[in-house]
Amino acid sequence: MKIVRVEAVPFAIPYVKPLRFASGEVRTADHVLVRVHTDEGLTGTAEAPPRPFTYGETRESIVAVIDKIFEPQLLGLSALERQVVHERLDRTVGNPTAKAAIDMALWDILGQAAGMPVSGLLGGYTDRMRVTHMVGFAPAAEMVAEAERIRDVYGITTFKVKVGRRPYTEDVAACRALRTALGSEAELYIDGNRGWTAAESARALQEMADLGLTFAEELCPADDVLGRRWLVAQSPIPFIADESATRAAEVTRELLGGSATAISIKTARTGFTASQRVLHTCEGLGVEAVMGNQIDGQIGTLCSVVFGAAHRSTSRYAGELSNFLDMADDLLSEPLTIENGTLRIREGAGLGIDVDPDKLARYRQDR
Ligand code: MUC
Ligand code: MG
Repeated sequence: MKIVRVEAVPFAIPYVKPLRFASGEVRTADHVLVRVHTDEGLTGTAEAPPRPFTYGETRESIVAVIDKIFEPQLLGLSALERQVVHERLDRTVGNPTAKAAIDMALWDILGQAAGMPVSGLLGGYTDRMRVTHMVGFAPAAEMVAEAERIRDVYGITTFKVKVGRRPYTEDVAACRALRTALGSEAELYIDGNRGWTAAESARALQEMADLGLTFAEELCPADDVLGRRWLVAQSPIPFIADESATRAAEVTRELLGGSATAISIKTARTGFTASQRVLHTCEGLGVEAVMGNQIDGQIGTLCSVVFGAAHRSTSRYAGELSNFLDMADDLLSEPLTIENGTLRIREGAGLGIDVDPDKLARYRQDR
């Protein structure tokens, strides 16, 4: 099972409805399809979504680091030698989504070779997750209309509301409007993408104390070290670290430093191997984890649900698995479907990713 090729194919698919949040905006899925090929004819597949404002990666940088740095170091290794693979990838700092996609593609190969689903190899807890939908910036009435549509069409009742606008009062009003419209059965939490200061965050949390929010995520920058600790110490709800804790070491630092009390796990940046390290760190420290979304396409979303459903603690909460609904199209031959607010993993060996060659030909950007 020797690696004979690591292919990085840039593609672009527009969003019907762009997602806007405090640290940026996504209008097009400028992603990279990563395929690892072996000498036995198996191909593992995953997707790398560059988020320049979060990790500094671009579509071009992902293709370049895979073509020029990673592929030459991995050729000839067995897909079973994953510790060696990671040792070589980790010689290079950064580039999280490029590394994660290679890791997940290797797990896909292992699953196919064993004739078993990756979800079972990872933990096999369940075959589905409840879905959280992310509501981006818009006037409050539009945010409410979107949440109601998503609830009515897909049965989703958990919403992550993007906050972090300034002044914060606009966000507080939007959250209140959502709670009023959706009622007490909806689960709501907020994500500031570092948009507020610690003081604004504290005021906003006080003003929303009656809204029954489940979590608060990255309301202010973790680099505001003492301000963030001050905020987290008084937060009435668990405070999720997302972009401030993109590796197990950062997770440990943020948690032990008192700058977070819960963690967002994104397979787009930690793959399966390092996501397990993050999850086990959280479990060991007694901290909750939520499956986040890197504004993934359907391939990335399938990877997220495979990981989230495989583990008991990540399947407790709804996972952020619906951003792909806003894309004009995608690459899978058989599109993902969300029914009754739930997304299921695919049956069969590996990850169950089957790329439609016509769609790839239409959206790829390298020909
Ligand atoms: C999220 O949870 O923050 C937006 C920016 C990013 O890095 O991820 C998305 C969603
Ligand atoms: Mg976030």
